[in-house]
Amino acid sequence: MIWDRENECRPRADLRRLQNERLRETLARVYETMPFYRERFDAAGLKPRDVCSQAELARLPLLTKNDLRDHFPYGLFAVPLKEVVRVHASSGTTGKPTVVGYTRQDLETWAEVMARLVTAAGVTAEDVAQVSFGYGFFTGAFGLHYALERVGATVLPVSGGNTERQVETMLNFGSTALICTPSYALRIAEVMGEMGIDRSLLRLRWGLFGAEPWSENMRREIEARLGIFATDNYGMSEIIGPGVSGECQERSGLHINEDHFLVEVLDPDTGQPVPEGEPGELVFTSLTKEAFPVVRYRTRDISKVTLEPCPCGRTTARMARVFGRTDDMLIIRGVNVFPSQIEEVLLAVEGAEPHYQIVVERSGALDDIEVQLEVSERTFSDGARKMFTLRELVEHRLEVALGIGVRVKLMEPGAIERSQGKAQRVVDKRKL
Ligand code: DLL
Repeated sequence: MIWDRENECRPRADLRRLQNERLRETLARVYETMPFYRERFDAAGLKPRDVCSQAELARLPLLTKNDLRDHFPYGLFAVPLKEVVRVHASSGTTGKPTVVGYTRQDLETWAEVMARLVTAAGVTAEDVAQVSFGYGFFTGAFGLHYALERVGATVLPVSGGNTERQVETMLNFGSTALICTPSYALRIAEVMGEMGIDRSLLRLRWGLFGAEPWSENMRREIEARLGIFATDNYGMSEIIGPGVSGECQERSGLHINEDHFLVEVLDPDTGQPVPEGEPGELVFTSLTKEAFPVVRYRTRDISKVTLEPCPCGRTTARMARVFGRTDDMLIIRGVNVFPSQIEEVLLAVEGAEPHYQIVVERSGALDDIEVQLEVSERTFSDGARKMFTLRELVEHRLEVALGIGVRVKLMEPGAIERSQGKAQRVVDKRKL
């Protein structure tokens, strides 16, 4: 099913024209109303009318999270606060959170773009959708909530946490779609096991997961444990929240809502565009947002984008699942490693559990990592010899996949902390 055929299946030449038109409008508006952007245009010797397409857009500087923090809380709102009907904020593990606002029209846009993705993932008015993201400043729950209502699904606003209650709700209310982070889905499956509830008792069919990086092997694991069809969806508070892109049933990339968000893929070091299909950092410009427009926002997320047509019929560009964030990238003896690459290896190992953490330390001038991986009850009780063989195997596979030797520590079942939202995969002891 396609929610909005006109906008999701538009011929690419028409889409380009629409994007350029909206880009011009956005730039003219930020120039007129926001001193921050006007200064940037002036410094680049540009007027909004000089920017007629993406090529000229590249002459404007990139917008960073620090720029947003410097204007905390409302400094980059483009409309008076009385026109803002909702505020969200991203947690901001370091320093101030970033604050974003929505006009009534922005909320309308958000529900609409997210409704496309919810539909692409398989959810319809027949479904009972359990939203297990935390309701609050985080955009995940509200973003999915209004879109699910819009497609007519029956929404259960359970919010995050209290995992036993999540399982009871699935059981008692007949949830057919689960909405949360992939790591929390796994935790829910685990607690279901502890409660002695078999998945055949559930009506669950769909899993709509996002908000953190995950691997294809993680998808298989969750699908097997919960008996569902799982899709990935992506977004971030600064751009709108969830709703930027999501997978269709083909699951070969996440369709970007390009009529609202213009994407560039840049080399994170040089800021230059990479060729189509090559990995780079995603940079977005909002094309329709009123309260919080962003021009060339650096996401720090690494992915690649293809314009190849998708068999589903949508013509929008597709991005590969996000490999990770540039700030999560580990440089181990000169080799770039993303936690998701490590995850891909760990989750393919028999006898290991899908719970792990990567501890980064500094030994001398070099960074050193230790991968801590939980083993199954069975492996654990099989004794030292079995554990030794398993450790050797995991170390070997990691070396083959990453091209560097990595120390592995096997942990007893339950030793790694579980997440109810975004999992913390990397423990960086260098900063402690
Ligand atoms: O996580 C928005 C969201 C909520 C997306 C629910 C999908 C579902 P923030 O809290 O601002 O917003 O965090 C944004 O999370 O820059 C990525 O690094 C990461 N992220 C989000 N979705 C994915 C995904 C929400 N599907 C940051 N895969 C982004 C990988 C993701 N990383």
